[in-house]
Amino acid sequence: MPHRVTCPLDCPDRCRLLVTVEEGRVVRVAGDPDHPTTRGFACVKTNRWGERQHHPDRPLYPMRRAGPKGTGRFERASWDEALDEIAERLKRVLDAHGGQAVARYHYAGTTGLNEGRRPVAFFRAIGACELDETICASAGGEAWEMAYGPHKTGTDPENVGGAGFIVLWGTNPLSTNTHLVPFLKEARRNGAEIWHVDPYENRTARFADRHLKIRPGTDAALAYAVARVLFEEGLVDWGYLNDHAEGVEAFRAAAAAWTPERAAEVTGLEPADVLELARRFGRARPGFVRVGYGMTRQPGGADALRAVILLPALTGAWKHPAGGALLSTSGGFRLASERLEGEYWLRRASGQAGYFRPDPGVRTVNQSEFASALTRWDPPIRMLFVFNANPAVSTPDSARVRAGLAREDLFTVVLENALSETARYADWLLPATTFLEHPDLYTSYGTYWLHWNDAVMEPAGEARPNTWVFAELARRLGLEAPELYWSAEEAARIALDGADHPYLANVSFEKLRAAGSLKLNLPRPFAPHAEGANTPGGRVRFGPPPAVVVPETTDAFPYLLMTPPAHHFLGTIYAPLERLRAAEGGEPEVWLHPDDAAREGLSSGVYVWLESEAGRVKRRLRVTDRTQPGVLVMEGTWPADAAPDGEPANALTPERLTDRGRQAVFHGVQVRLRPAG
Ligand SMILES: Nc1nc2c(c(=O)[nH]1)N[C@H]1C(S)=C(S)[C@@H](COP(=O)(O)OP(=O)(O)OC[C@H]3O[C@@H](n4cnc5c(=O)[nH]c(N)nc54)[C@H](O)[C@@H]3O)O[C@H]1N2
Ligand SMILES: Nc1nc2c(c(=O)[nH]1)N[C@H]1C(S)=C(S)[C@@H](COP(=O)(O)OP(=O)(O)OC[C@H]3O[C@@H](n4cnc5c(=O)[nH]c(N)nc54)[C@H](O)[C@@H]3O)O[C@H]1N2
Ligand SMILES: [Mo]
Repeated sequence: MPHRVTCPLDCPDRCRLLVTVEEGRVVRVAGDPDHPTTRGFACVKTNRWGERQHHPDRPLYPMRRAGPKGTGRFERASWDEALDEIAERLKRVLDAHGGQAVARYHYAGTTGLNEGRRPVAFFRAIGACELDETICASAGGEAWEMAYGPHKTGTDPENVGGAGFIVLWGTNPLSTNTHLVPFLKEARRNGAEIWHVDPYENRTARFADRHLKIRPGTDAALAYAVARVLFEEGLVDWGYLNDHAEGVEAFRAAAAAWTPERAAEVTGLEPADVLELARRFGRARPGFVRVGYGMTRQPGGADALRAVILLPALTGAWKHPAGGALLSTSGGFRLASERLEGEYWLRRASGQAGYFRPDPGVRTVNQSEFASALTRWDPPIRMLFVFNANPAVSTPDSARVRAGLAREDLFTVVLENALSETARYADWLLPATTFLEHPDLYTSYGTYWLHWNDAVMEPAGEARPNTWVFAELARRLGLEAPELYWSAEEAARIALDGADHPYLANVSFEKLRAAGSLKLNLPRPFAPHAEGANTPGGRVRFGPPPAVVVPETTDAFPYLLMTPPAHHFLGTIYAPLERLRAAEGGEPEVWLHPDDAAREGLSSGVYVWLESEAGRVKRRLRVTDRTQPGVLVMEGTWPADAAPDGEPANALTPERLTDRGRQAVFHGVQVRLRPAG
């Protein structure tokens, strides 16, 4: 009998899987045919989870560094040795330098409440640096909040089959959100056209009825031109705006400057396409926009996204359950998790016995400026814990990140279930369980389903959950706060049974455990912004009018580089699997448009150096009109060892931040190109 479990990886789909285990090995992974959003298929990546689970490089025992940092040479130790030594070191650092010398870096390697979020409480209890989680969704989050208030809730993807016209804007769901596709196809069967707005031709562009190959970072100009047409042609729902919006007049005035012709010049599109997009969206009953975080990874990305997500408010599309916009469903999950993440430690005036040192000037590490936190902070970070993340590859200015991780005066502890690049820099590498080996509670950012997994396998080797490690350290430090020691089940009970939001009414822990997966108790029909927003005044905010900030190139750096996700990878989680690397072409490539290739005298297959203000990488070139003139594309955050020069793509990404949200600008990097002999 296969086990029914939920995939907790960093993806909007949050699939329900059927996992067959025989003699301690995963022999088959499939999508649950009975789950309404998984619909019987798992993605090309997680189908291969068995290979990832049993990968020969997976760390199975606590390991102490036994070679220079970065080389990945370790010697096996016992858990007691590891925990005693780490706790001793931590005490010494806290005594000598205080909590502000200790930092955490973690993200969504697993999205569980226990393994993902609860370790934060430990760090707050010792007064460590805070972490500004900006690596992915903070620009989009701030944009959404400005327009619609806190607690992001968009259109339920399960309703999208009823949309009359769909725009997939700055997102590539055929690779990054594949379980949306059945609903898109349903809408298409019902007569909806699907358009895609994206700077390059990816799988979604081929799936769409029309691909608008927009210049990177120019979406606000397109959105304003669409808005102008909507106003001019009477396609605006004034009833909705009068009752449920504010700031519309200033937005209208800003939009008036954007004729389709002017927008076409900036975006590189045809004026007729701009006009047709506006008319189709304005006349659709209803229009729906799936927006992705992709377009926010630009210098003006937050305001670009904000301009786009205001369009369904202009047309009143929100009044229909199939209309509106979807960035994330995460705000629907109103768990009682403050205590679990130790938020109160930040507000406490005095510490408890143990190592809590309240510090009014708590320093915050911005994930997107991790390189500087490691190499420029004074006083420096002396002790670092990394879990659920691989920042040596995935954060900007990765060469500098690696230089920071190589510092002899930095003591690094990494909790991992793979031998990641970051793990290779650890002073202590602690073997972590996988989602099949630990229980956890999962929310989602692309569906309204809530999940519980029991562990279905014994941990491999001596692997342990993150929460176990931090509880053991807390014990050794003499910390007393009970939440540091709660079991996964106790924590889930508090998060669910202590919540009082109507979406969680009737969702008890017992019920969730029995069902495995439960849909939130959403109002029916669910049209989250049919009557305004979660803003203080209850109105959708059009102001201040979004700014149009277009990424620029210079004579020194004449190209814009984008590095969007690869179809067969998920961040760096699947990078260890040769088969998936092979499916991506075996090594990372850079794509160049034929017009540029002719001018540069370059052809497919040659190697080139790409250089930015941050660094340089060597890549194999492919000439293809899937990109556009002036724009280079490298798909996937490949592991460094797959590249001819051993440098990850983020060696090129500078520590530039977005207009709002302090987020990295991954898809708007200025670069130049030269042949590599
Ligand atoms: N297969 C696979 N799936 C994944 C991931 C993965 O690595 N691989 N990663 C997961 C994670 S962590 C996340 S956050 C999501 C991300 O998924 P998305 O929200 O879809 O965001 P991105 O993939 O960053 O970018 C999506 C698209 O935005 C386009 N884009 C870039 N700049 C612009 C612009 O200025 N304007 C417009 N209109 N488009 C632009 C890119 O070309 C890309 O095709 O996917 C998740 N799913
Ligand atoms: N150039 C460029 N860079 C990017 C992006 C881009 O589009 N372009 N995308 C950005 C985005 S959207 C994101 S979200 C980040 C993702 O970047 P990171 O947050 O660094 O995530 P991953 O690289 O996927 O690494 C997750 C790690 O968690 C580990 N892990 C998984 N499950 C568990 C567990 O249960 N316990 C423990 N201890 N570890 C576990 C995995 O083995 C893996 O090494 O990358 C960002 N970087
Ligand atoms: Mo992400």
